Amino acid sequence: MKELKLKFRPQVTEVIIVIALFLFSLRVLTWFEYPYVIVSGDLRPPLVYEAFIKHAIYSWNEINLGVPSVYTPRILDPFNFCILSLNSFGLNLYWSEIISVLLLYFFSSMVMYAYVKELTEGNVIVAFVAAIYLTSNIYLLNDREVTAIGFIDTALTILPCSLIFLRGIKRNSYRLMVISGLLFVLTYSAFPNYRPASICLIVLGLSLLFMFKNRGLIMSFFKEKGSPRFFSISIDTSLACTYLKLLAVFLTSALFASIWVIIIVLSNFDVFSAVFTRMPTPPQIFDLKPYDVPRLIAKWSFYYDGLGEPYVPYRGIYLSDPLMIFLSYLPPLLAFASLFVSRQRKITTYYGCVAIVSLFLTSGFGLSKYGSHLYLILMDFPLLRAFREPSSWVFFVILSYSILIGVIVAALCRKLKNRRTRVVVLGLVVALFVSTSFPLITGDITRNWLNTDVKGSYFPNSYVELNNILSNEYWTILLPQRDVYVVYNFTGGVFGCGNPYPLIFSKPVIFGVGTEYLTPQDARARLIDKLYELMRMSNDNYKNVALEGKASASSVEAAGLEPSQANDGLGFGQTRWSSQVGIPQWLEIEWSQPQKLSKIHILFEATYPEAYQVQTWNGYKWIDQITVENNTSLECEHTFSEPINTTRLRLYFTKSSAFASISIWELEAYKLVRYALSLGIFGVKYAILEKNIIFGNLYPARELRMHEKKDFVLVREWDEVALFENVYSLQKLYMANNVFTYSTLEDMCTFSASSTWDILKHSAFVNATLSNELVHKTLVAPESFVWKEVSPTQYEAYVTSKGPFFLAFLENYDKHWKVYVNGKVVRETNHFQINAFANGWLIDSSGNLTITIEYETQNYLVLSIFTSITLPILLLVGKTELMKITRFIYRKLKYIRGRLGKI
Ligand SMILES: [Ca+2]
Repeated sequence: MKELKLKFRPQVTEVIIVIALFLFSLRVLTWFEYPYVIVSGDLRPPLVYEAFIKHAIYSWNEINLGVPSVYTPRILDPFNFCILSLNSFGLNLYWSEIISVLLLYFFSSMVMYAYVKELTEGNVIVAFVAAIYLTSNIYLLNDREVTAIGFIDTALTILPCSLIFLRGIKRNSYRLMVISGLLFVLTYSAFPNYRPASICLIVLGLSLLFMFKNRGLIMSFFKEKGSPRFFSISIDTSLACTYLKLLAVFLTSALFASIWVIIIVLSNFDVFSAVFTRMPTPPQIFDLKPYDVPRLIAKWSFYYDGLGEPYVPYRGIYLSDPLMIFLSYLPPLLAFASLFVSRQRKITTYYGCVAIVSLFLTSGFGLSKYGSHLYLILMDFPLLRAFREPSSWVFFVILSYSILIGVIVAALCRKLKNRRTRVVVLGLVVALFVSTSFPLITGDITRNWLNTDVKGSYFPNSYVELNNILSNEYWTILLPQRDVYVVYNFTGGVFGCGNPYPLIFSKPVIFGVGTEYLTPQDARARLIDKLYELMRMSNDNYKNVALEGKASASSVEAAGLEPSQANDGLGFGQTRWSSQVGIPQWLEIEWSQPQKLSKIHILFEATYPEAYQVQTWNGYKWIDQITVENNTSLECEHTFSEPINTTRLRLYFTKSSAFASISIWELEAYKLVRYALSLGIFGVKYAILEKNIIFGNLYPARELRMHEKKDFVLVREWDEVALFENVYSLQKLYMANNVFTYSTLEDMCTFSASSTWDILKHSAFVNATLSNELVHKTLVAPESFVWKEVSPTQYEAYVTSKGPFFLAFLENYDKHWKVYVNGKVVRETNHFQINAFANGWLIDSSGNLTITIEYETQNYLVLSIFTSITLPILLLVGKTELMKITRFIYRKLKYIRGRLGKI
């Protein structure tokens, strides 16, 4: 472990540099204003501790009915991890965030310092300038503070691995390579986004090539008198072998440490590949302006298409102020000047080439007329597809600029004998970096979009309180429905925040079509849309189904008085049906589907009937339901004692009041519908109404008229939100002894809305195409049933039953959910998709049963995390043992090859 021990020689320069880097990092304090936090775009601090833990530890993500979020909370992300740790020490969100951002900037500059120092054989000035440049470059001004923190955060997941890798290569250290492989795991912080991992691999490749070019590659020109020019290259093959061995050690260690990621990917492969193919590539990426690329603001032009202007509030200064334009071109000029000025040719030519190639890539090939073709080719390589925005290549531009600017400043300092002058030069360079990215110093980048007097946004406590009130046993629906990117309203003003809910609610919450990779054709997207539609409808308890039927009559008096005029929704004084002279007469309404009629309502014209019968069709004949005599009223309502299921309704008139004819303005036939019941079978118990959403929602909050809904009871109201509770809702786990089939989602909702809760609460809905035998099976209601959630991936239930029954589990259907009855697994043929999204199992056992539901992937995950930790540790301690095993395998392979050769 000698290599790891830092030789602590308190050199004055080093101490001064650490202090200087810390002081320089302090500028992030200007970004904050108490008690506002920075929550914007893709950048989301973990807001509720338990929500973060839950979604970081368990592979099952129930957010949005089980659609794996592309923004899974990231335990390996330094920003999230730091905030979470500080939170658990009792610090509030504001202080946790401010300290995290400060540490992020300080540590990243320290690691960058160490990395460049290693690369330049200990050149302190190059390393210092590079570190300062990394954390204060103009690119950090893109896309508000999202880029500033996000970029540094990403750098901090890449640089530690790269530093140890470089050190390992230089010292020929097996152990350092193993540690570097372990640190590579940090790059999974943005999982399933694999951009940081790809960047890291490229950085490692660049470091390795650079070392080999310096030590193992000798290129020379000969020019002797009278002979032609010679160009010779000699390669140190033994060094190449050593490097390859070290690389193999790194890859083995990284692979071992990545086993858990591989397991997650394999077990969710279908989901990830679907997400991958749907990953949109915005067309604006081709419009990057080549002259903005070298000064690192190319991404600003990215937003021209969407908003008509760049997406940054201080853009005018950088685009029109000549001084700022000049200043922002100075760092790239300095970087390329080092190619001509510095004597350190090896490093300047190498990183000069890196800079040029990465500038070309960052421009999205905007310089070339074949740009779009080239770009499309790159997009087809899975590894390169990670860089779906060309500006993601900017990491390498910044890395090479950092080193090149460092080299030229160091060269300048070497020429200056006077130490004070050197300090002045360094000061000027820092001042240049600061002035080219001044909004980072003033904190302007964190201004709230609507209320620009404020930096950041206030996170209301009501969300934390809500999270505490909600139960794990039900689903909650968040209203109103959002557009793709939710615009979240923490303060009086809005600001963009892609799906922060996984970090707010530790409970099952449905929050709209927020997952950007869920297409409208997706069954789950349709289901989510349907849930919102039901929320909008649940005002009416009675629905006039006469409007959906076809009217016919015994006779028609004249044109314009047809039977269809009596069920067109237009009442008194508007449109009517009228018969010819003669009694009896009748008016009938027929439906294609049976209707469960609760009451009818009739508006007669002046020629009303004195006697009539209300009849319904039973499939064979008309049944008199109500008989009316001596009627004198123009408006009649008849309620049936029990709802009547029928396809035809008829009014049969036996006596007229005048002219021996009958006329009706409107006939209304009502069925009782409770859309809350339909929501209930999806397990939706709560609705959170966010009152101040201004932008990004699909319909206004007031359209929902939540306060008027009888089946939703107001639980509590805050300034920002109100919590309503559905009177009817199924728990996440329940028993069913009725199985209904349905053919469309619409059918299921209509059926359940006009059913009774006593039946529904013991029912499961199965798609008609899936199983008919299930419907005919006799099921019994269990005598007792209790259940508990052990973890989000494990549930337990205790049941006493005299026969087979149906176990319903309202979590998104997934074949990885497994059920064990008294320890014995239930066959997959008994596992059904129920209620259009959830899991259901036919339990063919009786007696006292202990039932366990498990998400089996979680078990693999726990095992694979254990393996991912132990294997690299074994690598670390048992080099000789490993060599023995490798030699043994090699010998065996050789032997097998020999045998095969003989055959
Ligand atoms: Ca009418």
